[in-house]
Amino acid sequence: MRMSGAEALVRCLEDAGVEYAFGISGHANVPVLDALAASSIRFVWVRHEQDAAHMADAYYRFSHRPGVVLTTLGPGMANAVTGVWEAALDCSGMIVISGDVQSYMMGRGAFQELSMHSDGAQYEVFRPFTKRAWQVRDPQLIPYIAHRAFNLATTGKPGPVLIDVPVDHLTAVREFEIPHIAERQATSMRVRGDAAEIHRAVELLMAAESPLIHAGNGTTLSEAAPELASLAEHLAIPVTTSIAAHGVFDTLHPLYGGMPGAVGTPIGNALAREADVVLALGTGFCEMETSSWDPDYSFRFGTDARLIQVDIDPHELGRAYPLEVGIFGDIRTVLREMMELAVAAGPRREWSARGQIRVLQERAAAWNAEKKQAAATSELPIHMERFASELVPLLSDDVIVVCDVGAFRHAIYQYLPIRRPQSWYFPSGLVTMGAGPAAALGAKLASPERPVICFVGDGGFSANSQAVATAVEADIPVVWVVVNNFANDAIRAYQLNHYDGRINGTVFERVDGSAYNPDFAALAQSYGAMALKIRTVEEIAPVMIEALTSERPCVVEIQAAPMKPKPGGHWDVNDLLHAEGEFKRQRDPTRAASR
Ligand SMILES: Cc1ncc(C[n+]2csc(CCOP(=O)(O)OP(=O)(O)O)c2C)c(N)n1
Ligand SMILES: [Mg+2]
Repeated sequence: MRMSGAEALVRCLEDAGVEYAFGISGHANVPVLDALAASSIRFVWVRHEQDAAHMADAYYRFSHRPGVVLTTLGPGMANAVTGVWEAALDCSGMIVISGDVQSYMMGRGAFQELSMHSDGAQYEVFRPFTKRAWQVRDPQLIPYIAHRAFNLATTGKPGPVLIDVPVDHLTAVREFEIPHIAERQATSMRVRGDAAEIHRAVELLMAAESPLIHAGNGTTLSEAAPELASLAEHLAIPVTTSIAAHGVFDTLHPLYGGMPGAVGTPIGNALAREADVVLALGTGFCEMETSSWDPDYSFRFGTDARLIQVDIDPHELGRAYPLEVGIFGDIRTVLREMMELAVAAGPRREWSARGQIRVLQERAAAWNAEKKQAAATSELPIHMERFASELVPLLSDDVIVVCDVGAFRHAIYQYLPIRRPQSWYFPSGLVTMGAGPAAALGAKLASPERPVICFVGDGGFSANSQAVATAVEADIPVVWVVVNNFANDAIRAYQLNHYDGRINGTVFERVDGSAYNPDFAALAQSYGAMALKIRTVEEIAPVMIEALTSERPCVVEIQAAPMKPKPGGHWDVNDLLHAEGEFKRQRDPTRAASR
């Protein structure tokens, strides 16, 4: 059929079942916008390309269907970098489409082109954080690149891909055949693990004294939550998760052990430290999750503990720690086979018969009591522990919690129960402050029937508040809670802890030292959203009920005290900063005294 390159591209997107494309216009993508207007795909324009990528990323996390981002060349692509990079590190399938310079002008100094090292090079900027970056060389190739792009973005470890199309290839009119994308994709990617190794893994787990299952994001991506729960319950094994995988195991389950690592919980770290056999599922064992790989705080592989690692990405196997058993395969499939072997080996184990679980439950009770005590304060500004605990009874089990980066997040993940998989968003790969406001919109579009609440700091909201405009324009009802503490509290804590309280660049104030922030509620109102404020403990419940039942985009600003999170693990950057602070204290003893 005769059509333009842009029309062919959009036909491919439709064929792949795409519902939304997120982005911003530019001269180089106008043909795509026009083709989208005539398609079944809704184009959601945003106010900053970073938002488009965070929306597409979250859309993937909650639907497991790839999000589509449309940018223009140059500044459009550059603005999208942070969001696409975040999606890459958190394994979200994504198709990024960008218009580019006319193919016949590349290298001649065309408008918005990048040709410092090679001609037409801007698509190469995306190389390090995409699974593949294509620059279309001929319009006829568009459909063939499109089906490969979907294949690559959604299989193995999912991630973003880029299709960069010179504008003349978008406008070119040709005879196109649109391949049916479903016919070009594997009918199953459920790779089975090696049977003998799975057998060995189950034997090791059953013989262990203190076994642990540590579930990472790959478990969520594989949609293996039911299989994870069945195996843990049958063998009576506690489960910890990475922060990305939060919720893949019900956080109110008696076998739930929290999170290990620097931003983890004391229980999670104790379980990791004491485990003799760990079944690790789809996790990268990154620095934050492992207390900088320090065996004194978290996992003790190579000395006291043995590791069984399962991953669909061979690159992850053995990357962080030496392996006892390394299984390349799909997590859900491997867990099902493990379960068959475990059931054949014996009946469901009594949880209470296992000392490790009795200890876990004692520790959980103590930890919950400690949290309750921390939340008992009515001090103003409001403590986030109190706020979060007041919120618990107001949230339904199907709520989606979007959590931005900042000190407040400790209160969010420690207090709010997450009871179902795909109910939690945290930008855990790149840890982008300001990802949350737009991610909440992608979450809502992926799951329109579920309530979505986003927690974001005053730093994060200031970085990307324009997502509220998009929510109003596109009628996407989410609630943002802006935690206003007039600071980048998470970073100020390092200055307080290691630099004798010398604060520089981490609090928001005018030159006269008075606290400053925009009036976030007025800002939200000017965007056309509903705006509410919380100043007292008594206001928490009524205001949050009003926000959650409003069915409108709603910003709730809460003035909050700085967090004093109890470190659950260890991060060696603290040692570095502390040593430097100590050196300066010794060199200048008046420094410590002046605090
Ligand atoms: C884009 C980006 N810039 C800087 C950082 C470093 N950073 C991590 S946490 C944080 C503070 C966040 O401040 P805020 O949103 O106000 O939350 P708070 O810590 O005050 O609760 C910063 C600046 C980051 N993660 N991302
Ligand atoms: Mg702050």
